[in-house]
Amino acid sequence: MTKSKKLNIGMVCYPSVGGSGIVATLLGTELARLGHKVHFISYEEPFALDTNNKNIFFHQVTFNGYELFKYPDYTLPLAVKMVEVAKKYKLDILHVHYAVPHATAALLAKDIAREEGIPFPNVVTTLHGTDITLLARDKTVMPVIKYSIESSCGVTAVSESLKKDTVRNLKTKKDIEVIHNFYTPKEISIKRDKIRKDLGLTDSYFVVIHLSNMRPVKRIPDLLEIISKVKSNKNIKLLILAGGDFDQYLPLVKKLKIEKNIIIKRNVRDIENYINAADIGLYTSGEESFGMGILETMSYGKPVLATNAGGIPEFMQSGKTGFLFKVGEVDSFAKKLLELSKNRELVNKLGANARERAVSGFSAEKIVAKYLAYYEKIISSKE
Ligand code: GMT
Repeated sequence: MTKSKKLNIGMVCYPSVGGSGIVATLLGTELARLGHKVHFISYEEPFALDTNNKNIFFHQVTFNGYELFKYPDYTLPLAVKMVEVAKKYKLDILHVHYAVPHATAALLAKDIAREEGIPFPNVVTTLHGTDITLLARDKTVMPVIKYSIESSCGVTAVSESLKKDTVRNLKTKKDIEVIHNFYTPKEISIKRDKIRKDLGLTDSYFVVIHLSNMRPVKRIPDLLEIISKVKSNKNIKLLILAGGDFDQYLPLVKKLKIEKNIIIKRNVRDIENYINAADIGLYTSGEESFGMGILETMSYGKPVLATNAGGIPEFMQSGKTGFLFKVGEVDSFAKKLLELSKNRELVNKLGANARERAVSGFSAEKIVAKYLAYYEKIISSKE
């Protein structure tokens, strides 16, 4: 493959506001910008996908929902759609994000294509985290995950930590290439002052931001406890951009008496405007293969207080771009938060370092080039 050859790439992901879907959408968008044709395959159009882009295509997987079946199956129609798209658009590579059922469906698709004499591309599977740290502990699916990884032509993981977890949890023998996630900051379209005004906050507030899908792994109770420990400082506000159900935590908010210390915004799309209006990020995850929310926060020049879980220390430098703590160390988090709320100069310095780290190490330019080099290797490898 020559450097200038433009590829036809199949991109399979979950469409919802989840880390893996966001990464697949970002990657596809950057590849399209470089002139490659990117064919997204999913049950819904991925959130934030720009289908007006002439190089981006969306192919929807449809279900028939026969009453005969108690549990609707996605793997089968997904495999059929993969064959259809591979045949019609002559895909050079099929990149699936998340092992199950995407990598599994790709194996089935490959077999069907072979039977039918249809050329089928080599498959790259990207592991994102919960497919390994959560699902691979479940004996009812673990053998399928392991088989799908071993049988993919290429496998990537979004951090060294996830690669280690995969080998440890599944005893896989497959070579795994680590390609970290990346983020492309967006233009700020609403000024900091305006966002703050709309939130009822003046410039004197020290705004702590958290964005996530609110799943148990994010340890939202720790986040709330930290805020309850610093509530004596009435200027500290926690702004939560909830991409999932926050209501489950309302009884705890009430119990901790922090109703006035937090602001909840649900399903925000223009996260850049809110991060820009904040002062610091706060992330308390128990496990995190990477932590896209943290990288997003850093990209807009905000330092972060986070746990040292999983892949986070691979891009967050404690003492330089913010501070890292052990999972559950809420007292240390609270102490540092109070300290930083009184030291804007240090916050600005850490924020500048955070932006620099995100831009220099985790930009689209750097990471997309790694994916393209990996595609090249996988396309030319014999299956
Ligand atoms: O937990 C999430 O945020 C969703 C999950 C997913 O699979 O969509 O995210 C995983 O993949 C992201 C993108 O690679 C990573 O940034 C997250 O760290 C990872 N989540 C976990 O490992 C818990």
